[in-house]
Amino acid sequence: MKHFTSIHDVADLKQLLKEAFEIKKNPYALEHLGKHKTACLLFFNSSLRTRLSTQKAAMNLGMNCIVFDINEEGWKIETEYGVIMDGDKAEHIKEAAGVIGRYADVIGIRSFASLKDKQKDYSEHVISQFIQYAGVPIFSMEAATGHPLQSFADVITIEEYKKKERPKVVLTWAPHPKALPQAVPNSFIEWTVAADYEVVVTHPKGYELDAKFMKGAKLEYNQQKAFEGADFIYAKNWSSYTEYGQILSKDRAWTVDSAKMALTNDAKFMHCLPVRRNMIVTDEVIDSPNSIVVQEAENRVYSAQTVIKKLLGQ
Ligand code: AN0
Ligand code: CP
Repeated sequence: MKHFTSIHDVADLKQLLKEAFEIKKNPYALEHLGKHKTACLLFFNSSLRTRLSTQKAAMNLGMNCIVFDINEEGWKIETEYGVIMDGDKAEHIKEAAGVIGRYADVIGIRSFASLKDKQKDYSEHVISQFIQYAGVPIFSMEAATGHPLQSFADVITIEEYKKKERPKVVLTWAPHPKALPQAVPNSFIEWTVAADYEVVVTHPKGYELDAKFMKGAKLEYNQQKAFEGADFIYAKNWSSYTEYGQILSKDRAWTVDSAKMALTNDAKFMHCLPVRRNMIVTDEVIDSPNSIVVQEAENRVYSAQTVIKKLLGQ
């Protein structure tokens, strides 16, 4: 694996899952692998899980790990070409990426979608420049259009909890006060389709995702109908893709509650976190024994560790 930005960097998902379960069983077996190697985790946005789980993953592999909150601690980065840099941006991404590549053996990048410029976001304007200029393996810690370490952890979790070979997995939109990226739903669909689950997506009209991420999934606008017989409910808010970055609805009729969960096949409740209680999901559902959000977050360590191991050439 050269870089890791989506499911398309994975040659064999079954094999990758097998490796993740081996790592989970014995997380320190490869602690020699990272000796004298450095991971740099570069954050353009906030994080709790990604920051801690990926650092832990690197440490489990015996690596040194530098976590860099570039907006707080670094120079402001220019990402455009040919600009006269007489504003507030002191450093160009071209030099920044090249330099960090001299200090690190692998680089993780978190750079959310701007939600302002669809074309730029969907061309992965920031992470692709790191790939171009850093000269070392790059992995996504949520970039503009995907969050593959999250989706990998989600599939690990579904594999652990599924009771049938091909569970029905429902991705439901839920309300949120702020405009959020489509990254989590985009990659969740790609990974669960690749895992060969029955994937159903439900959202209000106007929240259609980029068709290229919907391949293999069924769209059902009626949320209650979608929930019928589901084995897993995965809630997430996203802003509109078609009316790019807009909030079209904050309708709390879409909040996941016990009445809707009662329509399912005793489904497990999942969310990538952070989650807004009583917007996305009621207290009752997230506090119920069917909620596996914390177990899901734990698996972020093993998805990251498996990916970093691959990027180190193992
Ligand atoms: C981010 C998002 O929706 O992409 C990160 C989720 C892992 N969520 C928020 O900003 C609340
Ligand atoms: N799920 C996830 O990526 O969480 P953070 O934004 O806290 O890293």
